[in-house]
Amino acid sequence: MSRHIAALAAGLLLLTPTIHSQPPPAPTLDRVGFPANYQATFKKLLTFDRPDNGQIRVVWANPVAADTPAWLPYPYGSVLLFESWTSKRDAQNNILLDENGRFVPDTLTTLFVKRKEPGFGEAYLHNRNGEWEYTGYRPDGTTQTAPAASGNCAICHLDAGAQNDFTFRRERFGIDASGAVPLATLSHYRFIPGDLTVRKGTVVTWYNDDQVQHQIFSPGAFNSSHMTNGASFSRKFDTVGSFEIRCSLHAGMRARVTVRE
Ligand code: HEC
Ligand SMILES: [Cu+2]
Repeated sequence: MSRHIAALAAGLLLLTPTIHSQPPPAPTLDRVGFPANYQATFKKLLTFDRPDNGQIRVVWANPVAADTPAWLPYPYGSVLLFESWTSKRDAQNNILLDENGRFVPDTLTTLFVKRKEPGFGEAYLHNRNGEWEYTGYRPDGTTQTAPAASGNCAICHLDAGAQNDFTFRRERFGIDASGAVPLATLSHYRFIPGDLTVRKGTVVTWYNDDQVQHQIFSPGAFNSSHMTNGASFSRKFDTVGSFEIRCSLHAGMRARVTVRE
């Protein structure tokens, strides 16, 4: 028996891979370019709050990319830019929220940029993302993640899938969506959770995770617009009480928000 274990251990040792410190394949030249004027010339597509690390991610696109619907590949000349912000905290180090339930921006730290042009991306080899190339910049335009180190950008963005042209959360671009952190979701024709209890003054955000549209309302109180997949609706609850929540498209969808002091 112990001989078996010894043999097993030896086998495991042999199997232990050598650690390579070489970066994944990547281009060496910056063909992306820092879009210095993006705040004036690009369109803001989505502001996404990340509760795990308190960061705010703002996605911008140049006009040709901004006009591309989510089901089509991006045309050549497309540039997508992603601002990463830290957000403000309260004295207890909890993430601060504004009146709309959104994170409050503090410092702009990084601009992640990608550009699509004919023949781009070949240098990423097996990690190639179609014809995109990636570079990270600081707000002053200096390089933070050089092309030679951008192989990791490409590896991660493979997860977004070729069908999305290697771009995350496209279903939320250009629709009535927000990147507010939801307190509840609409899924499978249900409100999940069905009953919520919140403090007076809380902004509740519902996120439609369903493939079908929903339209939230509370009788006599409020109405959302039609929410497609990926859309959110936020509502501040300022009065103590119990609010019935329903969907105007599916009579069987019911939920309740209880507001306490
Ligand atoms: C750990 C995985 C990961 C790495 C590494 C990464 N990204 Fe991303 N990137 C994401 C995710 C996920 C999103 C969508 C926002 C979210 O869900 O937080 C995103 C969004 C973006 C966007 C906006 C929309 C999109 O999906 O294209 C750009 C532009 C971008 N990243 C560029 C870069 C660049 C440039 C680098 C390298 C310097 C990089 N990324 C490295 C995961 C990654
Ligand atoms: Cu519904």
